Formats: sequence, structure tokens, C-alpha cells
Amino acid sequence: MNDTICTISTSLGVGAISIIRISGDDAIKIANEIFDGKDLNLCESHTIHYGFIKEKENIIDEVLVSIMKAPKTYTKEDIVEINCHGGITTTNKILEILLSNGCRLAEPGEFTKRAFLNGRIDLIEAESIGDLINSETDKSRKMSINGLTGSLTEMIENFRKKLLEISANIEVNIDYPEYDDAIEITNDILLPKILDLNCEMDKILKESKNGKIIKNGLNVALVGKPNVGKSSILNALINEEKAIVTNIAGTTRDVVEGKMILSGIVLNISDTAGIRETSNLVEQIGVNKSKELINTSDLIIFVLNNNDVITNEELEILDTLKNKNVIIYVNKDDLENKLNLDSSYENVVYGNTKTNNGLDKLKNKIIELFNLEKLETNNYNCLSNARQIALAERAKKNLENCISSIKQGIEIDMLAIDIKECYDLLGELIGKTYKDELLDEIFKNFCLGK
Ligand SMILES: Nc1nc2c(ncn2[C@@H]2O[C@H](COP(=O)(O)OP(=O)(O)OP(=O)(O)O)[C@@H](O)[C@H]2O)c(=O)[nH]1
Ligand SMILES: [Mg+2]
Repeated sequence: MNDTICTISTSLGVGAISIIRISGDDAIKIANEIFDGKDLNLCESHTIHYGFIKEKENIIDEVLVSIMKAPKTYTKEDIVEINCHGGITTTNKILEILLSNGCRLAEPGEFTKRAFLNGRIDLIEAESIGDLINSETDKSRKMSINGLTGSLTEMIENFRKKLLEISANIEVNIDYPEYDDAIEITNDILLPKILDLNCEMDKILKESKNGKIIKNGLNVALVGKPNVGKSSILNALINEEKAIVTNIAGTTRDVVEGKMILSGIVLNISDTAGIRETSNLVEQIGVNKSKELINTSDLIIFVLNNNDVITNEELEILDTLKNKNVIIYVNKDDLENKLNLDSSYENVVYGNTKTNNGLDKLKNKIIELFNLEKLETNNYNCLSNARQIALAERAKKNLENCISSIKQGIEIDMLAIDIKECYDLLGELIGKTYKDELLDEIFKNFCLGK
């Protein structure tokens, strides 16, 4: 038996209505004890009732109470929702009364965790609920809804079904070689089937890259030597005077972050300290942070000054950026060109921060580089978090092992192991098997009341 949990489900602040949610075996009984109105124990499921919340004889608030009986509820347990007047004091007071009448305060995500543990939703659906609440763009909202309505699970389940069929055929061949009815499974029959599945998994993983971008956005770092205009570019892109701009080289020390949305994708932009040799300890720490960001960002906008001759240090940094996604933004093109940039560099954009012209070109270059417009037209049925993608990648390894074993003519029963492992990994992906620590990790990021 589960204890009865409660919490405030709406965000705590001044508003018209707040909702306090209770879930568990005693939800209706406890709500009834503090409710002045109909006897809630006698009410039908999925009905709403007018009355008052009372503490002893004192009226605390005038409320509407919704009764939802198990199993057709969010958690598959009895749920009561109290709609009270919004505002911090009333809402907190009702919560306090519930706690002193036998409810326990819910942990973040505990309602959704119960929905999962009670079999109403799978792990992908649970993760999608968290994603939906946190989505910052319409694209990420669309993707979360796909996960939430089960179409992503369906895609993985279909994949597992095909694996199961292959597995079953192999088992029959191994266990009952004398069976005439069973088609004899040979490596020749298996190879095209596994190749098809491998191809399908490839597609799923490729799409998941898009999914990650839609969900988390792109991390973009503005990098370059001091005074080239990095902070001015950040401010112009996010349309806010966020970073300090001066003509003194070495103005920015700490990383300054800003956000903008481009073609429906969030860009998390970091303005960094200008990279140069310095004896100033604070500046040196800033420079080190800039270098770290080069390694962790999805895109580096390397800023040069059109009005300055390119330095050896800049050329060296450019050299280290060869295998990364880089746009070279030649700033200050309103001033005389002294840069002498070799024409062999790709993705070079000229502009300045005084007009929007160059910045528009920069935005278009980012859209082009990451195919951001195309992401819009994809179906949004894709894996999007590190846990899901890592499991799919491991599943793909098993398929690849299988293919190479078939090509080497290895016994068919050895293949069954890889196929079974692939099947289990995808089961883990949708939460058929899981460890408690994983659930703790997933649900701790949820907001209270969900
Ligand atoms: N003419 C011209 N000046 C610019 C342009 N962009 C920035 N500046 C000027 O260049 C100077 C340095 O700009 P910042 O944005 O602070 O440069 P930064 O790269 O962030 O410099 P650090 O923080 O020191 O690394 C300021 O005086 C800006 O007004 C531009 O496009 N054209
Ligand atoms: Mg700066």
C-alpha cells in the first residue's frame, strides 16, 4: 500500500486559482475530513463539489474539490484536487492542514513516478511529461507531445517485435532442428533482416541528433581575441545590454550567457573572455574558461576584427577548431579591411554590430549549418535525451556485432545472444526494466506536484 501524498501543483505565487493535489488510498478520506460540504466518501468518481476547507471551526477558503477514483486517474490511485483561491498564504495553509491530517508531502515528480510504477505510462512517456513542462519552444513542445502520446514507444516496440520474431525463429531452429514446419534459419536468411534493422536504427539515431537540438537547443560560444566585439555581438543577438562593452581589451572576464530563439530552436550563447597571454590572474581564469567552452559547445563563432591584421595566435586557435562546427565572423566591417584572411576558410561571414546586415547573415549561416529550417518539417518522433540515445547506440552495437558474426559464418546460436541483448536494451529504453537509482535520477528533475 502506498502512503497518501499531497502537494501544490500550480506555481506558488499570486494567481486566480491554486490546485492542491492528493493521491493515494486515503486521499478521499483525508480530503473529506477537512471539507465542509457533501460527504466526499459517497461521491461518484470524476465529479466536482463545492464547499469550504475548514480547520476545526475556522473557514480557510471556499473551494471546488474534484474526486477521481482509481484506476482511471493520473497515478492510477485515488486522486483529489482542491481548487482554492490563488495566493501563497491560502494555498500553503491548506497544504499544512492536509499534512497534519495524514498526508505526506510529495517529492518532485512523485505523482508521475507513481503513474509509471503503477503501469499507466512507460518511461519515455514519463520523461516526455517532464520535457513538455520544461519546453521552451513550439518545436520541443511538439516533440514532447509525441513522446507523451506513446508514438515514440510504439516505434521502439515495433522494432523490438521484429527482434523477437528473429529470436523466436532462431530458438526454434536450435531447439527443434527436426521440425519440418519451421523454416530453416540460415545466415543468408538472417543477414538482410539484420541489415534492415541496422539501417532503421541508424535512422533513429540520426533523427535523435535533431531531437537533442530541438530539446536542448544549441550551445554557441563567442570566442576570439580581446576587443574584437564578442560582447557587442552577444548583446545585438539577444537584443539586450547583457554584457559590458568597452574599448578596453580584456573587458569580459566571466562567461556571460544569453538566449535567443532561431527558427524555433533555442541558442544558448556564451560570450567569453578574449583569449590572450596575460599575467592578470582573474583574466587568466577567464581565458581558461573560454578555452574550455571551445570543447563543450556545439558551435563556435570565432570573431575576428576586420580592422586588424590577423595574429599568429588567432591562426593557431583557428587551427585547433578544424574539426568543430565553426563560423568565422569578421566583425567591424564598417572599418577599413586590414585582416588579410586566407580565402580557403569556410563559413566566413562579414559584418558589424552597428547595422543588422552582418548579424542577419550570421543567423542565416547558423540556420544553414544545422539545417534548422528542416528540423521544423521532420516528424518529431525522435529520442531526445542522453539516456535514451546511449541505450539506442548500445543496441546498434549489438546489431553490428551480429552482422559481422554472420559475415564470418559464426554459428547461429551465437547470434541469438546479440539479438536478445539488443531487445533487452530497447526494453530498458522504454522502462520495461529499470533500476531504482535511474527513477530517482529522472524524477528528481520534475517540478513539485507533477
Ligand atoms: N567600429 C566598430 N566597432 C565595434 C564593432 N563591434 C564592437 N565595436 C567596438 O569594439 C570595442 C570592443 O567591443 P566589445 O564588444 O567589448 O569586444 P569584446 O570582444 O567583447 O572584448 P573583450 O571583452 O575585451 O574580449 C567597443 O568599443 C565596441 O563599441 C563594430 O562592428 N564596428
Ligand atoms: Mg567582451
